[in-house]
Amino acid sequence: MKKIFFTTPIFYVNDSPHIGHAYTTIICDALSKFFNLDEYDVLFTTGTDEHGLKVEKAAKKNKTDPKVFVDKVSENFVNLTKRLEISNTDFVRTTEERHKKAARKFWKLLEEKDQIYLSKYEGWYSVRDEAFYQEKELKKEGDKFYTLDGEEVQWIEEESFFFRLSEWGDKLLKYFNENPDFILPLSRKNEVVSFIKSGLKDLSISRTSFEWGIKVEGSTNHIMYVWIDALVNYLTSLDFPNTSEEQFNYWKNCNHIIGKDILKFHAVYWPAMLMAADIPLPKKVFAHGWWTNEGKKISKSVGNVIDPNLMIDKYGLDQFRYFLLREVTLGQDGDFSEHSFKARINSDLSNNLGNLIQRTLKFNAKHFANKMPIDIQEPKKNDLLYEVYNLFPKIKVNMQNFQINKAIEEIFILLAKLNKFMDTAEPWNSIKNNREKTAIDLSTLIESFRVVGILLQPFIPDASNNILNILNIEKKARKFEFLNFKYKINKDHCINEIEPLFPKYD
Ligand code: ME8
Repeated sequence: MKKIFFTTPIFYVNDSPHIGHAYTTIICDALSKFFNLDEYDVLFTTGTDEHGLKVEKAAKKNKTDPKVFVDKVSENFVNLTKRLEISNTDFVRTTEERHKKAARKFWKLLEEKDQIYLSKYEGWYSVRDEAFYQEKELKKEGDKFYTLDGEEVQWIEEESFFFRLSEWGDKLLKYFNENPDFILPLSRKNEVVSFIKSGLKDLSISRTSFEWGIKVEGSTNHIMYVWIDALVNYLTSLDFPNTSEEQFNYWKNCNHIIGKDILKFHAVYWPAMLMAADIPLPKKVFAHGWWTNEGKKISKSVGNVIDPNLMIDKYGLDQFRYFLLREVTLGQDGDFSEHSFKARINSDLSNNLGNLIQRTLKFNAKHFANKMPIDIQEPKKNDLLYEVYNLFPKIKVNMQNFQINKAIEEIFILLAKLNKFMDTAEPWNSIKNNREKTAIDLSTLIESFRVVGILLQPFIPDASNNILNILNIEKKARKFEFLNFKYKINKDHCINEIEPLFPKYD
């Protein structure tokens, strides 16, 4: 079986999960489910980033021991993956022993390749971003310095180990040239290229002024910089340093899905460190865009954080997933508002999808005893069913290119055509004098619902499961290989009672 691997960032446990964390996780889940249905062997990891100053400060603020604190908050993230019905195959916590072992080994490899040296760091640091900044990347107001999005940075001076990042600029640029799809979307790749061309400095990779981190072996007072620690999580889940050849096959097809905020870490530091450690690079880094709430940056201090749990309570899981996946092109920013949320789910899910299935199956129940009326004929080029069966290859290309919203759009364009077909066929009229035609039309629609139900599984898993249950399609016949005429619903196949699929919201 072909292997593929998807990763979300591991999230900081300084605070509760919000819509942004849910977004990346849902994207990876949709991709994982899609490739799984397409007979890939899929690994999908997520997790929590539990060390560093930011988390230590949050624990102090809560007057809690850091370990007790991270255990508690990490559980909120685990619970969110459950609530979102995420299909992750692993959940990595950086406080786990297996991870500490992997991070130490990774450090050792860099050391053995003479990529680490001891010196002193003097410069600006943002605790929020857990990131070092050069002065040219900051703005000055009064005697204080801020990141471009307004976070105050602090000056730090301390002994530190450094990674020889400055040696890797040209090699990175060469790699990006030879692998033009390594960083996507292309606009993000261009950002990375100009960042590298502006000159890379060696990277400070240890801290001595606090203790909440993985101890550097052989040193009494250094802990690893939280980003080195965190990036290694992607290897932890492959049992690094004991990764088998088979596990490396996942790695070669590994796709890091991240937000655009952490592109530099994944597209510059991480590949440089992997090259330095002589470990092959993952396949891709895809940076998605940023969600705002009614045009405003989402932040706790503004008080406009969107809690995914509350959204799911109010509107349902599939509705939440659908909106996030459908509303924006992956890679672009999105704005959340309840108005656009309701408009989107009413028009697409309630009307276009739910209502069509409901009225068709109710009519079929009344006039054809809730059974498949006839055996449909193999469709010809211009038939609607021909288009139905040919949707999958198009969607597959979209998904391979991470165009999730486009893939969903294709399905809903088809649903609009099916609605039109129903309206033109007017079964409520034809049943009076042409029962045979009505039977053909209804059977065409019902078979199309089977295909649509199978195709929608990665995006709205609960509703598609419902649709396929109503159509009485066996669980083992729901993979993409069943998306053709050969597996059509046969005459007299019993259909179950239809239940309302999607409520409408005012
Ligand atoms: O950066 N819109 O963790 P983090 C879209 N621990 N996505 C958003 C978002 C928003 N408004 N807010 C957050 C870290 N995200 C590190 C990562 S990985 C080795 C270490 C998502 O908790 C998005 O995926 O700050 C972003 O990259 C991530 O959460 C940042 O999560």
